[in-house]
Amino acid sequence: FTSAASKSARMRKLLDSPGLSFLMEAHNGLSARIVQDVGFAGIWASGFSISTALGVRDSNEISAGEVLDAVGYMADATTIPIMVDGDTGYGNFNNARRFVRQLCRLDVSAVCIEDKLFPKTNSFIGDEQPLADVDEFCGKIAACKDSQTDGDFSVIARVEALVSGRGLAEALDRGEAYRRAGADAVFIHSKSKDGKEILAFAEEWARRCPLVITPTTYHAVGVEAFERAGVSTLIWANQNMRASVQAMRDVSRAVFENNRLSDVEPALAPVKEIFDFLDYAELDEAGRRYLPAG
Ligand code: SPV
Ligand code: MG
Repeated sequence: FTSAASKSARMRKLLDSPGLSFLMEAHNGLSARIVQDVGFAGIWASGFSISTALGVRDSNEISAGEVLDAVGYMADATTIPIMVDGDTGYGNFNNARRFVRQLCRLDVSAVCIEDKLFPKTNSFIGDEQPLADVDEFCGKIAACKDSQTDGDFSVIARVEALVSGRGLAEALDRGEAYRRAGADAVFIHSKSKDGKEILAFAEEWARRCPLVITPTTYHAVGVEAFERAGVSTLIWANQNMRASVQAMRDVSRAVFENNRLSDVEPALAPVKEIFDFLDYAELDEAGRRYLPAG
């Protein structure tokens, strides 16, 4: 079916609309479909989650091509827009802009590029991580914007200055430079527990362009505070992947220890429900239409 607005136009609207919008993490076709099915308007294709689901570290151990494979399954399984975690762009401006062209081909709606160095590592590891040179990063953002083949595709510049202990002033300077370089939104990241530095940033930022956050560590702060401070889009960044780790470990352990299924079965999605969820009935119907009768 066709939807009135393209996926990328809908993602742009989520970013630009005055109220707070939410993106939920997914890392493969199944999780993306679940996120859509429960009602989210958009998906965060998390680098941490995609890597973890493949059994490797969030340290650029998987290639850009492998990220594109994962995102391709997610895009095929859904009709809602996807924002891809593009890490640092897998190299310099040239690698980043090629990644953007490939995302546009997959009908993916947005990419987030962070101002760290390749190979990056997860923001919650260690105290301080080296940051990209501001001018070099601005060139990378501009190259991404100049290379998108879908006019409504969004490039989000992620500021790691707070995570790296550089303080609010440098975070604001970097955000402003990236906005001027053409970023459609700025993602300010933080590993604080109380979210105060995020609220301070948002108030100083004063909606210069859409602001994106992910309250993984400061999850105790209610979302209303972020909306009041002018945040545009909130990403729930890794909860589906972490839920699956816990659920798979619990089930595997119980089956291993007890050699029976009766105690785990109530916690499992019924097989029939999975057939319904992925619309196996459609395949039967298509078979009647396309296979020779008899
Ligand atoms: C991710 O989900 O991969 C992110 C967000 O980049 S974080 O892990 O919080 O850095
Ligand atoms: Mg990431």
